[in-house]
This record gives sequence, C-alpha cells and structure tokens, in this order.
Amino acid sequence: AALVASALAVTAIAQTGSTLAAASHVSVLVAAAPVEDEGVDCPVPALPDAGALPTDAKLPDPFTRIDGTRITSVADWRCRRQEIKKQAEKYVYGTKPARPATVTGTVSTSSITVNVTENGRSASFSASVSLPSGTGPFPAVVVYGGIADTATIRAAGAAVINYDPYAVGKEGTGRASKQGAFYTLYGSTSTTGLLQAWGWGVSRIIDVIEQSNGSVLKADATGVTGCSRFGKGAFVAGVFDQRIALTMPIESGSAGVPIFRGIPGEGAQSLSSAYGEQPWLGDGFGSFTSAPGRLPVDTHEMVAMVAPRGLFIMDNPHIANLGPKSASVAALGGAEVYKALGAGSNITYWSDVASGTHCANRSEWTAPLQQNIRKFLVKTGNDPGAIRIAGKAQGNLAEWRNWTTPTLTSGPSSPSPSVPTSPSASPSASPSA
Ligand code: MCU
Repeated sequence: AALVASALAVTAIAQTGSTLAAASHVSVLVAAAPVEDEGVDCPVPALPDAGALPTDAKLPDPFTRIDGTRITSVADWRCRRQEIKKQAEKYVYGTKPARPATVTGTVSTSSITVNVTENGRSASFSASVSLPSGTGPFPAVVVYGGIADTATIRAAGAAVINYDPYAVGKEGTGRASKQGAFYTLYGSTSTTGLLQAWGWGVSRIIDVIEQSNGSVLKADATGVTGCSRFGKGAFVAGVFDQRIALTMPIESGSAGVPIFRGIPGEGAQSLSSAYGEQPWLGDGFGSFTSAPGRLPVDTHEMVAMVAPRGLFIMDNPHIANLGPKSASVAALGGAEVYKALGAGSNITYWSDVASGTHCANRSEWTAPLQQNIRKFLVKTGNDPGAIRIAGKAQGNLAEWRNWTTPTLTSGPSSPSPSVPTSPSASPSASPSA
C-alpha cells in the first residue's frame, strides 16, 4: 500500500508539469520536467568564495537552505534544489550555460546532427542512432562512448544514441586550453569542466529531438548512461538536465557518484588525482582537493538533484579504486531526499555483483536495467527501485550525517526565502495542487 501511495504521489507531481500530463497513464510514473532547468527563477543568495567556507566533516543537510532555515514542504524542494545547483556549479563542475541562442539539427533513423551558435561562434557534432525493433517513435538512451549494455537497452524498447563526448569536450588538454564544441562556443579558458560540457552536449541533443517532428524519437523520454569516466559524465548530465527521465551511471568512481568527503580512507582514487588526471571537474574544484570538508555540497545532493526522476546507479564492489563504499553513502544520503519527496521507489543502487571486471555487462543488472527503461522511458512498467549494496562495499550513512529526514508536507512552499510562484507549476509542486 505504501508503494502504491508513493507511486501515485509522484504521478500527481509529474502531472502538474504542463507538457507532461499523461492523464491516460495514471499508473505510470512520469517524473521528468518539460524544461532543462525548471527552477531557473528561484532566488539564490550570493555564494562565498571557497576560502570563506567553514569546514564540516559530515555531509551537508540537503534540507537546510543557505539561510539556515529548513524546508518543510515538497514544494520547497524546487528552490532548495536550485541553491544546490548553483553551489555545484561554482564549487564542483563549473557553470552550465543555458541553451545557446541557436540550436538546429536533424534526427533520422540512423543519426542525429547538432549545430549550435552563440555570440557569433558556431560548432557542430553528431551521434549515430540504433533503433530497437518495433514501430516508433521510440524513447532513447544516450550512451557515452558506447560503453553500456546496448543490447539490453534496445531489447527493452529504447533506441541507443551513440554519443562521443570527446567531440564536445576533449581529454588531454590543459585547463586553460580546453577543446571541443563546448569550448569553441564558450572559450578554451572556460572554467567549466569536461563532465559539465559533456552533459551540455546531451542537452543540445535533447533540444534537437524536441525540435524534430517526433516521428523517430520521443523528446520526453530520454535516458543517459556510460561507464567509468563516462559514468561520471552520465551522472552529471542527469543532475543538470531535468528533462532526462532516467540517469544510469556505471562504476563512475571519484568525481562521479562517491561522496567527496569519504574518499581518502577507502583506497579510492584521490580527489587530487581525479582533478589532475583530466579537466573533468570544474577549475573551481581545485580549492577542495585536499579540503573536501569545506565543500558546502557533496554528491548525495547531486543524487538528490536527480529526484524524483529515475536513477539507476550501477557500482562495482571489487575495485576499491572506484570508492564503492563512498558511492553507497552518496546513494543512501540522496535516497533520503527521494523518500521525503514521495519518490523513494525511483532510485536504484546496485553493487551486489559477482564479476570484478571494470565496465563489464553484468547479468545481475539485466533485469533492473530493463525494469528502469520500461518504467521511466517506455512507460509500460512500474517496478519499484532497489538498494542492493554488496556486503564488502557497504557504507554507513549514519556516520556521515547529523541531520534527520523531515516529513515534508504537501502544502505550499514555506516563506523563507520568498519564492515566486510559477503558474506553469513544477515537478516538485504540491501533489494536491
Ligand atoms: C573510474 O573512471 C576512470 C578513473 O577515474 C581514471 O583514473 C582511470 O584512468 O580511468 C577510469 C576510466 O574511465 O576507465 C575506463
């Protein structure tokens, strides 16, 4: 009964989104938003420079606003999320610019092209498409660098968009000479890191699908996945584009899902190593590689930013370098926000797997992968998510927090800070609205 109640709550939440109301599919969860950044109008206080931040060894409270007040309603989450987003941009990943002035392109049964122009600078990139069998239009999963179980994705009914992130943000450059379509538009000295740039590329692919006639791919049913560095990238894409209905990072490791604070003791790749290996993170993260306790955000809040949308985190307990315990704490912490929003069944974390081969397709993930695709993309399923943590990679959230999870009311947002009401509503608007 509890499961049904929470599923209905999320359905009601989603149906307040203007273009997503699917009244004929009441049993199907449709938790994505119609726009990339749904809380763009929310007020966010000026953020201090890194040097002025206090140290806190524990994970920041996702439910406490920058002004120190706690949110009390589901509707409050919308603007609290925007605060976390701004902090994540400034201190961790770098700014994600809004959609460029001009985005054009094509969608065919075999490829997508994207052309972007901003301030007189233009760039283009393309991705190949593999359709599933059957009759379209189809939902689609953007697969970074081809690393994922694409056969299962297509068998579950979604197309695969084979995305080369390096066309949008190259590896192997210095931080002041970044290259790729993103940096052609925003400059080679942009402080935005590759993970954010790659996600920006996914957002522009979604723009082009939205502008297409909808005969091949559906614009409101996009997933994203990839493994390892591309798992970091897939995670960040889902965090920053609320149109992405299903986010599926695989074995993402440091700079991906694992909490930044937890990494040193576990044998995970260090923050300075991940920061230095490639410009994956934003230049602003350089202030925190040896002081993660000063970060006013951590990755449990990136997990929370995906809520109430579908999130399926795949992890590997056999490779300490990936920080699987630290990743489980991020998932458990973020899951508290999912629960508070009534969407606890939309997150899956799964590290209970036998094979230790990095980025292998695993039989344990076949069923949850199909279930997540059917639930959030094909919209023919409603299986609950699961938290399946391997015993040897179990973190303990209680050791990492000194906050509790509130029971959020379904009423209007609470007064501090004053939040402009948006008549077009939001994914986190009151279910009873
Ligand atoms: C786990 O992801 C990365 C890791 O952070 C790097 O240190 C290593 O070089 O590459 C991994 C990866 O992307 O493997 C495919």
